[in-house]
Amino acid sequence: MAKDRERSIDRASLVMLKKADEENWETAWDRFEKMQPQCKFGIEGVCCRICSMGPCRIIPGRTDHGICGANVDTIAARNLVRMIAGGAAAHSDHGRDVAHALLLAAQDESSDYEIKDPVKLREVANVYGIGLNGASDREIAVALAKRALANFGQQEGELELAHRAPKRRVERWQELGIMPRGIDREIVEIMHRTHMGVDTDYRNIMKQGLRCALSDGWGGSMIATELQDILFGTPTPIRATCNLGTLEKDQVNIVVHGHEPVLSEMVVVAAQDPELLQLADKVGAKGINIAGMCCTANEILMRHGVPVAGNFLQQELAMMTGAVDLMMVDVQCIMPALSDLSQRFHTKLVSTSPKAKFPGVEHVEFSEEHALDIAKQLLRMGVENFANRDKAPFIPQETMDLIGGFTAESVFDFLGGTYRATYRPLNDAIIDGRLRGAAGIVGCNNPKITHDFGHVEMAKELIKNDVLVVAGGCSAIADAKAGLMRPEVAFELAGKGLQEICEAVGIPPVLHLGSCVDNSRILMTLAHVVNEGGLGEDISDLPVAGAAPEWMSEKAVSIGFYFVASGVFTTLGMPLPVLGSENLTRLVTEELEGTVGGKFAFEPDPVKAAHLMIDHIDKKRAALKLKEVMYA
Ligand code: NFS
Ligand code: SF4
Repeated sequence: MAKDRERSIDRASLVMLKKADEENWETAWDRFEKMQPQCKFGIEGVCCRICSMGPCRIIPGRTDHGICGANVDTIAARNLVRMIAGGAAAHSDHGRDVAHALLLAAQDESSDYEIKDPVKLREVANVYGIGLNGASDREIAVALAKRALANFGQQEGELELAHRAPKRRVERWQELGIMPRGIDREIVEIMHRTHMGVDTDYRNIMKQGLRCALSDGWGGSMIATELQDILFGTPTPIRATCNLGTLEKDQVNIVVHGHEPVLSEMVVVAAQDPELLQLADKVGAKGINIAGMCCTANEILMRHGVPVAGNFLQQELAMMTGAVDLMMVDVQCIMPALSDLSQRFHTKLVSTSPKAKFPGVEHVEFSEEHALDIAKQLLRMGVENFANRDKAPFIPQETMDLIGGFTAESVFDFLGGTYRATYRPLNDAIIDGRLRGAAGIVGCNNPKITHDFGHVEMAKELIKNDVLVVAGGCSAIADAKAGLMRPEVAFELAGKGLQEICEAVGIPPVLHLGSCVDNSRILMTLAHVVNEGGLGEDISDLPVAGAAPEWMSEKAVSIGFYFVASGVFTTLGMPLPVLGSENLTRLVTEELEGTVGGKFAFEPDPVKAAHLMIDHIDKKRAALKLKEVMYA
């Protein structure tokens, strides 16, 4: 058992981990300990399994080349871009499903979904050049959904949404030959180029990696975000609570875990169903409590204020409370360990996506056509399972308040005042030095780093130095649990300049911008800030930085690369698997800055990493000849 090192800074998680130790329940932290030492070839990116002459691994001075003759740069670059392809595929396939759901909803009068944001519908349709004159919402939505779906298999041309980037940025991408074409095409091209004996030039391989990552951020992920907003409503700031204490002792607890809100949106609706509530009453429950896990949590938090049970490393812990009557999962970041674990508890684990089944786990397949009925069926299973619950579940009592639901649009509303929606006040605050700059902290948890420590300590250090923080994915949940998403925390932890901003507009110093596909909201925010004027002409001119302090997934790699390719300096709490190749390491941590304007830095200490970001922000401020930071 991993008792000898700090596993988490989150109190609820520590309480559960202690209980797990006592009961001998295994967690990811335990499996992580058993896995030590982890393979150095893998960590450094120098193992190749691409063909069956291998596997090959590079041992300097002994085997400098694979059997085919591939050198360490080729091998590490191929491995790395395959991670980008995996991440871009996951985000984009999600986007495709949303586009499909929008199409069905718009074509079918009796659909359970409706178009909730007609303003955004028109705005996004406009980006695609869809004629709006006299067309109804439904007609526009059909046209938009079809155009978005076509973006995936598109062979020629450029992704329309990528043209929302500042003009200079688009020109740079075009000059470099990395303007994304079709989303699927970029992913397939990575798989082709990294097949045995195709692309050998690590720079050329990485160029395609950048183009693929851009097709995620300014393509698949942005389609997911924008079309979800159209279909489910664009979030507005909303109060909620988070952490394992949001599980209710005397209610039916339904945990929705995964990523795609097409189902969870309906679950939220179904939880109001009088018949189900009556049934809950009959089994002795005081109601039905929906709680989210991972990015699905972020989605329904933003739109409905549904409580968040936890982030990635808390999924097993939630089940271990014995209070979860049903956990439904769809796709991505679902630990296979849940299926064995669910055998030990009364929790009914149900998979819902044809793309993600688990041996021995009940499967109730979701379809958009019968969305509400399926949601009700799932809830009913949970309610009926309440009776099987241990009478004394073990729920850590920690909860925390937060405000979630910020978007690229609501930053407008908030900072610009009610009468004139504009980024002017935000830009001015940066220009006059009240704010030093802004930072986006995103990404996962990883047992290699004390759970939530990387996110929270970095965010605290940044806000202390008058850097406004926006957060997404599991990072946002970490900050929320630590109380950083309450407006009043500004007075305790933020620098004086940021404090003044937070007080004037009533926002927390750390803004929750949603799920991981919603990191595209950060891209749009950056584009708006550039377009507002006064801070340079490109994203790479802005005093901003990005970070993924606890990253683990391929999606995070894709996100990191689309930030860097968009001109953002980005720190990672763990190195990318490139250290075995000096050339590739130099490319991603130095040379990329000369072409795309962004680059990576690897720094495990979150406070040190925050200072790398602050130094970068100061460098950009100096280049823009901005005033000194007001309260330095
Ligand atoms: Ni993002 Fe969301 Fe979390 Fe990482 Fe997984 S849930 S999509 S990949 S672990 S932040
Ligand atoms: Fe080895 Fe080359 Fe095959 Fe990779 S592609 S496994 S380096 S022979």
